[in-house]
Amino acid sequence: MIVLYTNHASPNSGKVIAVLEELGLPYRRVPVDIAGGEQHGEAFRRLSPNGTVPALVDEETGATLFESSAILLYLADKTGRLLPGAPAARAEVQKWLMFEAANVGAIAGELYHYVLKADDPAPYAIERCRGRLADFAGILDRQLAGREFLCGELSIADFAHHPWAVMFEDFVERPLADYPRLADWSRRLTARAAARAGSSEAVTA
Ligand SMILES: N[C@@H](CCC(=O)N[C@@H](CS)C(=O)NCC(=O)O)C(=O)O
Repeated sequence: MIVLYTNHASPNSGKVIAVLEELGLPYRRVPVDIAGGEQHGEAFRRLSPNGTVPALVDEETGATLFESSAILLYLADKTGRLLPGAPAARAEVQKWLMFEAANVGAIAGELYHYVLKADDPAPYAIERCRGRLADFAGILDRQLAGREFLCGELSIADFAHHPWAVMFEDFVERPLADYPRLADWSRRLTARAAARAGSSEAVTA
């Protein structure tokens, strides 16, 4: 059985839930109380050294993983789905996956703290993050020209980016419709029950 350590308000966990659902893999959720600081405890840090959800243990193989992108790659490899095998096509998916991990998700995570968690207002940091996220939306919008999904076929890269598109208007305070291809793509993803299962994990973050 796959065990997913998750939190109900975590977009990064939502990506993994969406992919588990899309792949039809059985899994069990273990909630982690991140508001209460459980992620910093010794027991959880053994699974997730950076103290973040999601983390995943595959009891069948012994794989113990943190970082949502690493988890998505593992699930795709385990099933042979949502990630092409040929090197060039595989690298294309990995490229957009890493763009999410290094940029979109990272900046959205920081913005969440500056807007909702900081004791002092930080206008420069907030505007910087919102500007970066708007730039990223433009990049994704251009990538979607002539493509139904980010890399042509549906892949783990789509599921990695989708939670942030769902949250874009609340986070960036601009209409997603400013990026029509991204908005259409987001609707196509949301039409899938698996992506909705993941987003419902995320929308309250
Ligand atoms: N790059 C990481 C980010 C994970 C992350 O920041 N998770 C958040 C919830 S969405 C978390 O666990 N935060 C706990 C904390 O900041 O203490 C990933 O993709 O898994």
